[in-house]
Amino acid sequence: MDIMQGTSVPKITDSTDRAKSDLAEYGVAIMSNVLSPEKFQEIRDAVYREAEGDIRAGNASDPYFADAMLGAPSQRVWNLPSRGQVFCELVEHPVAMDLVESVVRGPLRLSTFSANITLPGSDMMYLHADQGTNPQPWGPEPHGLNVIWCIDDFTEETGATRFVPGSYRLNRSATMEEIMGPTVALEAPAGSLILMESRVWHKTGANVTKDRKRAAILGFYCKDCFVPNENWWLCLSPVVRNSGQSSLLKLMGFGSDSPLGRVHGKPAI
Ligand SMILES: O=C(O)CCC(=O)C(=O)O
Repeated sequence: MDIMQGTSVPKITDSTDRAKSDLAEYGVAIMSNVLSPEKFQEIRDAVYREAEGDIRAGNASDPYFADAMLGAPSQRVWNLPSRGQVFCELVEHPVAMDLVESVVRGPLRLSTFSANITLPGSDMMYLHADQGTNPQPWGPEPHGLNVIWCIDDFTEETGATRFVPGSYRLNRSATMEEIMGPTVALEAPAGSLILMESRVWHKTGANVTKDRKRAAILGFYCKDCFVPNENWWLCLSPVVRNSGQSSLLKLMGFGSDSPLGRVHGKPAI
């Protein structure tokens, strides 16, 4: 089966309705004009402030295993909600939540809210689907939605996220042979929002520039029955744990509308 045949990349849109129909048709959507220029700049400054802080503190030298599999890794900046109110607010951005709720049915869990910064010379990631750790067969609906805030221009050269068009329709992980197959770059200007449902096969691209970084904030939201990528119970800062929005804490598993994740049978915020 030629997965790529007859499929392509959706056009950038500023309509959430259009983004929802693109998600249904392509498994991905790209949006513009979601953030004001001022808010975008505030978020970008915060991402690079934290990335540089991690380098200074020596916390950036131990790469994420999934980035180091094929060569030089990108830099991850984990646990963004613990690093500033601007990130807590971004987790629950109304456009993001509307799109997440349109794709993922039932109670939600925030799996990660972290940055991935490709560096000049960093290599690509391995091809995967974000629900690839969940047992197969997967069932008829996606388990999650990845909300990717483009902090810098996403281009072929800077290591834009790459995907396999049509792969979400196969509703399974890629085989070892398919992992080496062709992919398409999701190019988008800084400030755009890329939405990708969790069955789409994708990877970080290689950054072949000499001097340009490509930062993205990756917010992955999934059904609450799956273990999140980031262990919020252990890593969330006490400040956010004690005074964060209850809706945010609930997304991180500190409260529950379902029978799961309770304390003495009660939701535990
Ligand atoms: O940063 C990217 O382009 C994609 C990263 C990714 O696929 C992941 O973290 O699972």
